[in-house]
Amino acid sequence: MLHKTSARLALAAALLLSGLAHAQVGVQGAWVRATVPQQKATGAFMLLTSAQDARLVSASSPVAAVVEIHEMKMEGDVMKMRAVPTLDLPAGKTVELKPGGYHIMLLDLKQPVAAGGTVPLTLVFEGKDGRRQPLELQAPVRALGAPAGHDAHGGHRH
Ligand SMILES: [Cu+2]
Repeated sequence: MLHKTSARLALAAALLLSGLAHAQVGVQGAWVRATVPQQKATGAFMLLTSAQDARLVSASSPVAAVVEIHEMKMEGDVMKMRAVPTLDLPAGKTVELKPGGYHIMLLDLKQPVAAGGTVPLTLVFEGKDGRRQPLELQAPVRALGAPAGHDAHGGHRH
């Protein structure tokens, strides 16, 4: 059994080293907004903190046919939402994805997203060296009383 243990330790060390060479991104407080009947889109929100300069380049989920990175901001008096190709994660800075700001948009939902469940998400980060690394997580689904903002967004397509 001893040789097995040392092999496992060696593997763990190798994984650790390869991890250090990549952008390491921490995810905190991820959640997905529950949908109401007929709703075909929803948002995922979280805090992202990368140890080194990196960016979020794509996301996917088995519950949605299309997943995009979105930005919401005021333009004059109007709250506008648009897809952005990437989201910059400056080293050591926590970037907040939240309602009314950046979010991950789940479009063409294949099934309702019910409160109390979880949604699998795969995020792909790219480090300064151009290397990409996927990160998988399970985001709990939460219902929010007023789905502010995303109501206006329901039918949009790119
Ligand atoms: Cu959106």
